[in-house]
Amino acid sequence: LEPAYQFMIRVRLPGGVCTPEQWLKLDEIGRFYGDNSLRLTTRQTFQFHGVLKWNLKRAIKNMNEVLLDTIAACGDDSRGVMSSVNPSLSSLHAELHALAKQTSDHVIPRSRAYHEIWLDEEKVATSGEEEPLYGPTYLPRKFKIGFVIPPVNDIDVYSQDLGFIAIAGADGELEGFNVAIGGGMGRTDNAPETYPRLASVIGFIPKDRVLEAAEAIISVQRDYGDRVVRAHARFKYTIDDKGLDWIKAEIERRLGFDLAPARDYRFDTNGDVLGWQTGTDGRHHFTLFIENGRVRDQGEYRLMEGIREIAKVHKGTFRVTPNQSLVISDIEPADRRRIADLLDQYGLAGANGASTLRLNSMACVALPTCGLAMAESERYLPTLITKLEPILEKNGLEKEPITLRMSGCPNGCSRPYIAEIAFTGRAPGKYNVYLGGGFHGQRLNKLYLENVGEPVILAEFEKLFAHYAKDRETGERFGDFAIRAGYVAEVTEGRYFND
Ligand code: SRM
Ligand code: SF4
Repeated sequence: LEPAYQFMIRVRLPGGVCTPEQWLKLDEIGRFYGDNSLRLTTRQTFQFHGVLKWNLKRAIKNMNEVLLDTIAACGDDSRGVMSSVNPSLSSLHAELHALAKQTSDHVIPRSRAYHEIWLDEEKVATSGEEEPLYGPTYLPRKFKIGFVIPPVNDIDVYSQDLGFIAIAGADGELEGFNVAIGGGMGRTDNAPETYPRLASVIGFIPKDRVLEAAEAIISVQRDYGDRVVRAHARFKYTIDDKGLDWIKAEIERRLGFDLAPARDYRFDTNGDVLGWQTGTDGRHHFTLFIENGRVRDQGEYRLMEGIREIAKVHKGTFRVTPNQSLVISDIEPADRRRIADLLDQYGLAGANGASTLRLNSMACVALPTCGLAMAESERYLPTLITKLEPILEKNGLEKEPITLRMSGCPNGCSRPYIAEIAFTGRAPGKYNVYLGGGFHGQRLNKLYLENVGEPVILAEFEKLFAHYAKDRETGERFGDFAIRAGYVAEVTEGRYFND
């Protein structure tokens, strides 16, 4: 008798876009083979939890019926490619999403093993299968790519191994991208040689050079990344070890041309604009807040059922946001009423009454499914926020957007090290607290308290929020205040994160 081993499945969904037909299939897989939920991830895709071993193949075949796969969603290769969802900039979004998809298709492994194992495709090769980009040994470590449209840094471009920052001309047409390299969050406690790092902008490329740039940059990491010490194998360390100038020159050598100087751009936020928006093409989009990305029916709150009913009538698309929320997108004006009625019927229109702090929060999965978790995250952050809300209200800060992220361990799957406030798990009920991240993901935060539990956290935020309310300058963000008021020092570069 075989034990009922459970697995997590992660879908490949470049740019987070899926059709209603795909949504309905994923919803079905979540209910029949998963744990009756869908998990929207911080990289804009879906995860299923609790899939029993003997259901894995059926679940993957079901996905394939709606043209979805799980190729390179994990592994030492280029992972899910992200893309801004910004619904108000319709044509830029469409172009970026197409590029994210092309890039993903271009950089996934060529091996047919996936199709042979999961889709019963006839086995055609036993050896000698060529991987033109990855070679026989793939990459030293995972590699993450994302496309962003300023001014909304929703994908947290500085956390990507390779980020493309869209630059549009005066007419709004996409001209090309500033290229940012070497971002990453993962670190290990008590290992100061590991650290989060923000990506460095190295220049500009025209839009038709994206695929070759991606290939050249990935190949530099393939050839120079550390293949001995796994905790030191990400591209960020290759860059810091070799030097940014050296890496840039090597990329240019492989490309056969020099990057142009980076163009000007500006970010305002890394959050989602919730509720209704209208695109430049006149179509409507509704961004629905989904706390920590968990789509599940809970008592009266029939979130999973509500979205399923919307998917049955919706003719546009769905977009998973990098903040684990969902856009019901591309709604024709004539269809808006119908979608709005369903949102009302299921109580989804008002973000379930969530506070500003909650709307700007994110938690990774952590317990019970993540084998690396040291503390709760997805299941605990909502409770902690409920306890922080009255402190904010007491100080008149309830409408202040403050980014707050929690991860159950130092790996940083919720991208905590760029939040204004962050918690990373140390042990059950114990967290490190970080302060001082940039509001739109432009600055790393710094350790403020180590290994503390809820009573200490609440007492500290009584003090911190009261001080912020009293002494902040006009428009000053909480992360900026934490540095100015001396709670933490500013971190200017990843390698100084642990100083
Ligand atoms: Fe992650 C590993 C969940 C985004 C850094 N991450 C894991 C695993 C697979 C645990 C494992 O290896 O056994 C987690 C599965 C938990 C579960 O039960 O589902 C997991 N990571 C997630 C997700 C689902 C978090 C979420 O709440 O949404 C995100 C799925 C992304 C996706 O759709 O592909 C997720 N992980 C991230 C991010 C954020 C990002 O990429 O934008 C990061 C930080 C960025 C980075 O990579 O530097 C991240 N995950 C890690 C790391 C640390 C990597 C490192 O460089 O040290 C690990 C551990 C590892 O790779 O060894 C990890
Ligand atoms: Fe698991 Fe740690 Fe990632 Fe959270 S941050 S999902 S606990 S690996």
